[in-house]
Amino acid sequence: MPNEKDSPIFIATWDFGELAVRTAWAHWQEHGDFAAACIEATAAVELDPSIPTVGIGGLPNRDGIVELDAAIMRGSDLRCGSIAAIRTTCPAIRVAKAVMDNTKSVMLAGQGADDFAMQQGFERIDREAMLTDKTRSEYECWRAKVEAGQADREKMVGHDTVCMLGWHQGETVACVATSGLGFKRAGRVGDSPIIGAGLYADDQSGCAASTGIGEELYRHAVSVRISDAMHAGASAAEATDAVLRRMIERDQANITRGLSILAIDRHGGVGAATTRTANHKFELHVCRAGVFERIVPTPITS
Ligand code: SD4
Repeated sequence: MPNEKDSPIFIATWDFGELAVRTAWAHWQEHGDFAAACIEATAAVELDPSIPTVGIGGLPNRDGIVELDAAIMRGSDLRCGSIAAIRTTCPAIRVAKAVMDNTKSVMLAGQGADDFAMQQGFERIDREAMLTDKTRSEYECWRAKVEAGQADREKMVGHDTVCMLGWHQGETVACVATSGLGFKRAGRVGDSPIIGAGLYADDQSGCAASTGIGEELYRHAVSVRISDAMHAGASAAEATDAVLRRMIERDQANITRGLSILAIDRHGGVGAATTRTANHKFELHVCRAGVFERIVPTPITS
């Protein structure tokens, strides 16, 4: 096993973050490419149909259609690729990587993103096949309640993005993928695939990402803020703590218990901060030199 200095660091969000970091570590051991390991780890979460907030089996929008967002950014040269509201292929992170590698664009959305995926030879997945029995029945139940006036159509539910950050000898990469908020308006895009908001990577600072209610996170451009704080000398732990406290201070009226941010600084320090309390606590999975750890940060509430 390589020693800690030569080894990459992988961190990933939520309970499925364990699947992500274990996949990343296994991929790294086999292929020795930490960026590819982050992509394949993100893809593994997208392809697991039992996860209701990412990829296949993610909750659909209010029309019953699954729309996926994903993005990647590479800290060595600031190259990035992003996909929003793609409907007919998965994993979206591989399509985002193709945007980064094969186009001069940064972000493709909607039908254009689906068309691009087909042109690039990605497998087409029927819309129905993006749903599982569970998500189909949850959707039907939600729709029945809305039609009966028992549920608020505007209230979006069930969200957890896979944010996967990787570091290796000072190089960084950030990947994110999500099906966004459940029962969202068709075409609604959260913060996740927005470079600077949902993710950022710059080897001169480190890499960062966010998960939670996109509408609250967008306006704080959190990932680039964390990156800037790390550039100014803060560790990942200090930067994530300071940025979340600043958000709460500035936007008290709008910040809920649903935001979490994470980072790896350029020296390989790991940090995360959350407002998440109560049930379904935010958790972060970390892999350093093949040693796996689960971290549950203490929530910041004021
Ligand atoms: C979104 N930020 O679509 C995503 C959802 C998420 O944890 O990250 N949930 O707004």
